[in-house]
Amino acid sequence: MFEELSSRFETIFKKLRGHGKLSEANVSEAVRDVKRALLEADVNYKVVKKFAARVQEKALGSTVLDSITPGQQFIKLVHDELTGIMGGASRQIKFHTNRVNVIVLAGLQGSGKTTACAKLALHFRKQGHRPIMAACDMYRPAAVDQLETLGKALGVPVFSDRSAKPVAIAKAALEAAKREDNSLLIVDTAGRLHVDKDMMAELKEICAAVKPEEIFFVADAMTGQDAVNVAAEFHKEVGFTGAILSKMDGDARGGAALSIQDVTGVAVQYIGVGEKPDGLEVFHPERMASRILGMGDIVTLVERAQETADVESNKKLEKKIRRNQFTLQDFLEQLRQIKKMGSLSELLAMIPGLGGQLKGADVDGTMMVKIEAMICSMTMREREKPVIIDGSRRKRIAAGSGTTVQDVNKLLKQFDSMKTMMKRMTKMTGKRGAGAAMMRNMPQF
Ligand SMILES: Nc1nc2c(ncn2[C@@H]2O[C@H](COP(=O)(O)OP(=O)(O)OP(=O)(O)O)[C@@H](O)[C@H]2O)c(=O)[nH]1
Ligand SMILES: [Mg+2]
Repeated sequence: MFEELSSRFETIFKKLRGHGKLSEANVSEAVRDVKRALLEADVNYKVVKKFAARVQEKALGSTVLDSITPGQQFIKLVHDELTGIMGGASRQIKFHTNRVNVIVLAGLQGSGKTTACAKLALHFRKQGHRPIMAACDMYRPAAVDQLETLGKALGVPVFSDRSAKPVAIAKAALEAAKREDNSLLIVDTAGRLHVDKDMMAELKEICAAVKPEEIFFVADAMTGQDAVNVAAEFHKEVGFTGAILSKMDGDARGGAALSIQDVTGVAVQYIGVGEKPDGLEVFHPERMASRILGMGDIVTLVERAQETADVESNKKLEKKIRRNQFTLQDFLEQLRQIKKMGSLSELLAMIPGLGGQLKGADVDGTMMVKIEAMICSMTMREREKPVIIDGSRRKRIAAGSGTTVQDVNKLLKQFDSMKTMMKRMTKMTGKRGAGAAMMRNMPQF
């Protein structure tokens, strides 16, 4: 996400840092470059124009030009303005505790509504809600099945009635939610090819019937400015409270994410970053600006680690590390835990300073896959006691994992030095958790 834009910014900033002191001409040139980069990322031209004018005006003020680090000040300025056009601070959704809260999802065909239903159900369940989903898309025959399948996989109830009309289903679903003591009803609606009158009328009726706390407009980020135009049209008619931008994991240039708030006045609330129900992120304008500008996003990284961490197995692991019993099998399990957090290249990009450097490096494709394949080609005994892996075993492991004996040697050697380092760390600090903390900081393997 935003790779292209990020690398453009990197070039612009590098050029700026090259000047010891900034002149007005340097600033104007940088602003022009920023403008071009944003337009190429498919950001709405009116938004770009306003953005550039603001940056230019502020950059020519004394805080940037007279500062000892004008380059840094300029970056900070761009960061703040980027955060601003994406909506500033992120909004916490406030739900009522004494009644069923309702979210209605709407958007064009194929934008990702049904998937977003499941994603939100999972997201809010993690926060202690008891969600139920309502299948109100009666236009596509398989739509109800799709939602039911998703619900079954997640263990989230789905209310459906194949013989009723959407408005009646939404009403009945709300009654069912009250009866079953659900705290949150998420309503999936039908998509249309265009924003048409029928769609609007039906949506308005559904909203009138269930009085939602939130109406989210789901837009496909890949469609760029089209998504923004549809959002604006939709907002005029029905009024939404937030947008969900799906498919941000694809090669969307980011224009939609950077324009929706400014064009419609309503902020992006969530982004879809994968097809699966766990592919949802809360949209934080400030963190996103940091990511775009290559400053990393440690906060999101830590949150993801906490979400996926398995406390019990971490405790066990710490004990093993302290006793110097850490095996290749443990290592494999750790790798898999990291993988659960997302793709490695995406995770590394969130580490400040690393994003740009690793661009183009195929960390997921080669390193992770190779290591996993090698360990999987070992017997359990070999994983527990790597010292027994002699020459002929190494050959067998290499052949079994499609790697070379050199790769196996490298893995074993690095594992060995990692163990030594862990031992030293635990001795040094004597504290619980030192080893596990190290494990979490170890993507350089
Ligand atoms: N990569 C990726 N794919 C997504 C994301 N969200 C949805 N999809 C995919 O996009 C396609 C359409 O998603 P749906 O959730 O069925 O879209 P919809 O808006 O309900 O579609 P209709 O009901 O036909 O209007 C599916 O193949 C999803 O797997 C996302 O965030 N990332
Ligand atoms: Mg659907």
